[in-house]
Amino acid sequence: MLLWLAKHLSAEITFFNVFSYLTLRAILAATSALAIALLIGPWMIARLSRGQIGQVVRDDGPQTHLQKAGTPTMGGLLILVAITVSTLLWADLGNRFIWVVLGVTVLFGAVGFVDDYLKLIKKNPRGLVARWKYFWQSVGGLGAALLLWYTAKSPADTTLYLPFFKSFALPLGFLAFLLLTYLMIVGMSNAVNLTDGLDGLAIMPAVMVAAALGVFAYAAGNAVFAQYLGIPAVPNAGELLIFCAALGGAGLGFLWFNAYPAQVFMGDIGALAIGAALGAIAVIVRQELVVLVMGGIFVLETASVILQVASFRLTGKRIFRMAPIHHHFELKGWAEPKVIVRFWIITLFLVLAGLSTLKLR
Ligand code: 57M
Repeated sequence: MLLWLAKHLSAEITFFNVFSYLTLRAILAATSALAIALLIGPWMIARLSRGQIGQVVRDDGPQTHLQKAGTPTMGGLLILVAITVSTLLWADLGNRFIWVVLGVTVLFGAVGFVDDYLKLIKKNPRGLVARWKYFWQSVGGLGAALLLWYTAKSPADTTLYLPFFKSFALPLGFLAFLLLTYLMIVGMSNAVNLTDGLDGLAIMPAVMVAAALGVFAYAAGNAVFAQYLGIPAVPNAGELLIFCAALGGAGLGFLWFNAYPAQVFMGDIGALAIGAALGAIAVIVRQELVVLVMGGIFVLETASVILQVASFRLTGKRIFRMAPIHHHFELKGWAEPKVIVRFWIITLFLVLAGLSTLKLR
């Protein structure tokens, strides 16, 4: 919105040309998202508390979690407002990728909202019936896949690339592209949701992965950088740097309140939306495999649940004391902040490993 205004004003006052620079707009998007989250955070937390939108904590989990009962949840709304307002302010609204990613974020946020609403306000412990939850997630995942397929401008937009293998490029057919996009968006959404079980455990890795995806988007959107770095060039993908910056700023603003001991949880409204957004961006910048490395913690948490359930069904025995794996470490006696910070440290190095694929090809 402000880019449009700046373009008009720059005809009269050349200073406004500075707003055409992606990097400046990204810094402004991150800063404004952070400011929005910090400013409305206390008000929103007070509203959620007053509305008694407090977490119901299961008593079969780690006992340390019982004292968290009643912590206001649905704080993801704060993240969604900060991301959306900031992106609308600083991004080029003529860019189709911005709308696809914003659309996916809002739709998955809406699915999470209904789930949270039924659980917390309607006091229905099952929340949104799983069938409907997956139906609407599928609508979002497949809708985004179809949009990206039919608006693709070059073969690179729908080709699978592998990190470290410069010459590997597998053009995907319609069904393969649809399936991969669906799995990335819906899978990442659920993976972030499973990870969101300790204070700050999901949001900080999400911020780090978003920051790295912003770098990939910036490079992919610039033909010269893309060629130099050996990554697929995706014209116009650079604008996603603005969304990634807004997610980073909003996420850090939320972490201000979600840091241990948390004053607020994000709820499904935040977790499902953030995961889906990361999956959609990875697909657009053609870095599906790299995002699975950078978001290794989300993958590990999901894998721990799959292995635990499979092992219990097949052998009657558990592999972990409790899945997702963060509960396993808690039950081993690690203090909550130790699990959280160690998972952050692992993510930082995984993100650096992902970024290293930029030139090592
Ligand atoms: C949501 N929700 C948190 C909060 C957050 C299949 C199975 C593995 C599913 C899994 C599950 O239900 N996962 C999805 C996990 C909950 O947090 C809320 O949920 C939102 C995210 N969707 O924003 O609103 C609790 O997590 C804690 N929390 C924090 N800080 C935060 O910043 O401490 C959350 C955010 C909160 C709070 O305690 O109440 C959750 O864990 O419920 N199920 C499980 O995770 C359960 N695992 C399990 O049953 N394992 C089995 C099998 C099925 C694999 C096994 O190992 O044998 C555990 N969850 C809990 N208790 N709470 C089991 C015991």
